Amino acid sequence: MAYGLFVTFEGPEGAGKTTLIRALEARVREAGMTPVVTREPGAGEFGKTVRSLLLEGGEIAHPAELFLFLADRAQHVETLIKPALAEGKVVLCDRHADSTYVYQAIARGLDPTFVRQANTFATGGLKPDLTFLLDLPAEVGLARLSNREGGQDRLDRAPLEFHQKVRQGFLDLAAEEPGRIILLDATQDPKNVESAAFATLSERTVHLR
Ligand code: T5A
Repeated sequence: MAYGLFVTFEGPEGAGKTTLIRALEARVREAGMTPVVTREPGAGEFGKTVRSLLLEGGEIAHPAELFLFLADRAQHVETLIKPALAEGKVVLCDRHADSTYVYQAIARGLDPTFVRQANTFATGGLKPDLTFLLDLPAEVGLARLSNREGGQDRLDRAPLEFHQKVRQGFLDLAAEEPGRIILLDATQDPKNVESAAFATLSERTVHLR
């Protein structure tokens, strides 16, 4: 049976994930493969509803926040990611389980062991084949977002210290899993970030070489 490639994009706020995914989508298509671009939270009708609860409303108790991200992920994996992989597609997903570990366990302070187990339960054990971590100082990413149309969401507005913990949490995860998580310097020009990411993607995918 065909099996595609599951690629996730992680990093602090405003790191340039969306920008990079758009560029890679075009290059994957040019190479004759079928990309599927998606994100967490927010895929499908269920995801859109959960996303608005998470990002557009007022404060949410930390455990409730965790379970909303997990519910979004469980639905997303089951209804979109697994079927696309089974059809041999390249799934480019903006944020996934590493974000839950870093934001809800490391930055919010929920039990890391429980969060890891809950993530595995939500994904049914599916793990990304490859993860790009776009790293940059929290202040730089937040400054990029301050000019964005639509302004900041509930999580963007968390204190700087929270975002600094997020950055460090991602760097620690990358050190734990260097084979899966590829560190990219997100302060570079977008074209350089794209070239570095595409070089790695090509190494991992015979059809893109
Ligand atoms: N979250 C998510 C959790 O807490 N737990 C979870 O389990 C999950 C899945 C999601 C929020 O939810 C949290 C994390 C987040 O706080 P979101 O709106 O999806 O919210 O937010 P982000 O994923 O952070 O996406 P952003 O839109 O904020 O940022 P991107 O996609 O990383 O950045 P992008 O590409 O939109 O670029 C931002 C700006 O920077 C410019 C772009 O033109 C744009 O203006 N830019 C660059 N500028 C200079 N140099 C570069 N290399 C640039 N690349 C892009």
